[in-house]
Amino acid sequence: MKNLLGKSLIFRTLLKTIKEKGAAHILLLDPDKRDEESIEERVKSANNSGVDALLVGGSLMMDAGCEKRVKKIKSISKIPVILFPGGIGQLNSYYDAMLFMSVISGRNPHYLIGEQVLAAPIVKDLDIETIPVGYVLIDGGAGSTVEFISGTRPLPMHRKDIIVAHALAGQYLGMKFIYLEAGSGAKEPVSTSIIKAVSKAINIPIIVGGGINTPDIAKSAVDAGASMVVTGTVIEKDPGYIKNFTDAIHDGIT
Ligand code: 1GP
Repeated sequence: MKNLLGKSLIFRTLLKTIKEKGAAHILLLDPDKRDEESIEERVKSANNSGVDALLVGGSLMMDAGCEKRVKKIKSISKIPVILFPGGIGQLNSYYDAMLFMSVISGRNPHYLIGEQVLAAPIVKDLDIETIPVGYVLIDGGAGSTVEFISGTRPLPMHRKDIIVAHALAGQYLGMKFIYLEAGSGAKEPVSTSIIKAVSKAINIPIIVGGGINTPDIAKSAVDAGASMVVTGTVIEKDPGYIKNFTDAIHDGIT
């Protein structure tokens, strides 16, 4: 009989991690040439620092080497490699799963459903596990790349009501996770009061990322209700710092 639920190995692994460790630490790697130098070093550090998964992707690629770099990441990584797609150009056969995302905070139909339609036949052909994610972009004060590329306005950080309504809509649409994103390099990460309000309103796991640049901020995100915390920029600057974040995130809730 046809498996109506499809593959969900990585999804289940993430849920198990959240259950056992309170929250997961997810490391973001941008497979772009601007990020190439220390990629290998960061994957090796992630392997040895208790990181739970790698998210690989970015809003803008400045050369054609994405696939080559993802292949390299996959060959070194001992943890799941999950695509965090900026567009269909980042699809290839080296991922264990992908976040099948819709930018639900925006009103640009291309990033709500257009890009997903273009990607779907390729995803099927590559047979990648898909994890439906409602992506909620919030203004972290740094004018993020995703804001420009997606052609969407981020939700204002102070509008808790609007953010909660988007997260709820994502849940009711069947998303498995809600990603609260302040944008890579955000000056202001998603506030704990927003995480708390969203966590109170929905009953699916919350991913939080953007501007999480100290272990204390990571821990407070977990204490407020985040199930997965994404770090990117801070680790690019200092891969040796990864374990401090992992420890803070795993210790957040016992
Ligand atoms: C971006 O949330 C991630 O999508 C990571 O952001 O680079 O600021 O850690 P940082």
